[in-house]
Amino acid sequence: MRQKIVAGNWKMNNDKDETKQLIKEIKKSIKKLSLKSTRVIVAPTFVNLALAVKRAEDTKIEVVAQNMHHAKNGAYTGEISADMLKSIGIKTVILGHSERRSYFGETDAILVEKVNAVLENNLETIFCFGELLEDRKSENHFNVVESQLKNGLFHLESTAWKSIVLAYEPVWAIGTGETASPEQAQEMHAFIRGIIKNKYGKEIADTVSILYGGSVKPSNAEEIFSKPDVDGGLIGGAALNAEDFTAIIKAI
Ligand code: G2H
Repeated sequence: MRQKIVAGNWKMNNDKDETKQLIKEIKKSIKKLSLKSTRVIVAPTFVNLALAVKRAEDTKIEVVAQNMHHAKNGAYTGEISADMLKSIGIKTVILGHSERRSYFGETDAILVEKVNAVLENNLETIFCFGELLEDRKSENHFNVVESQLKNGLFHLESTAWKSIVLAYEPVWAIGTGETASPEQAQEMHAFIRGIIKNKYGKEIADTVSILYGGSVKPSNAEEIFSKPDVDGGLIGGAALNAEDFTAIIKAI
């Protein structure tokens, strides 16, 4: 059975007090939920990660990082290594978010290095990818998604896939209020599963969780999550409010 996941990507939001407060509120509001196998994830900023890990101890909330550098250590001003993340109890790292790709120049080649570093360190990754509006308009979206997947992940051995969660995030739907329709999400998720099946076989394709990201909110979460190949969501704006985030968790 595939894992269901609701992951809140806080991006560059929430200072120390806001981090404490939001974790506290999420803890309280998910306490009574029967989450069964659903994973609840939050990704605060680096400066508040250690604090968030402590505050989320002994709860269902998993705290993950939004990014990571691939080198072990050294002269990489402003960067964070796997060892540093592991030393504060982080087990999962988001990689390849479209904001990292577009604002910080993360190419497929850089992401290969990052994915490799994550796996060598026995961490898990939530690997993001998705097409631009112009790709969708020119009906090139399947090609773009296929090449991002192949370039970023298809060098891996089958065994690596137990540590990979995919997040399909069409860039035109990120923070814009526009969402892919549940049918568009399902169509792409099924396509993604198909490519993985061709390369790695049915078992891996059937087991990998594929999250949808892009303006998921309480009002659309249930319909998107009801699609058979959508295993949850990577949530930005709506993850900054405990009530909305909880409503999205309930929708799964
Ligand atoms: C997509 C998503 C979270 P939002 O970036 O990764 O953000 O839900 O605000 O569109």
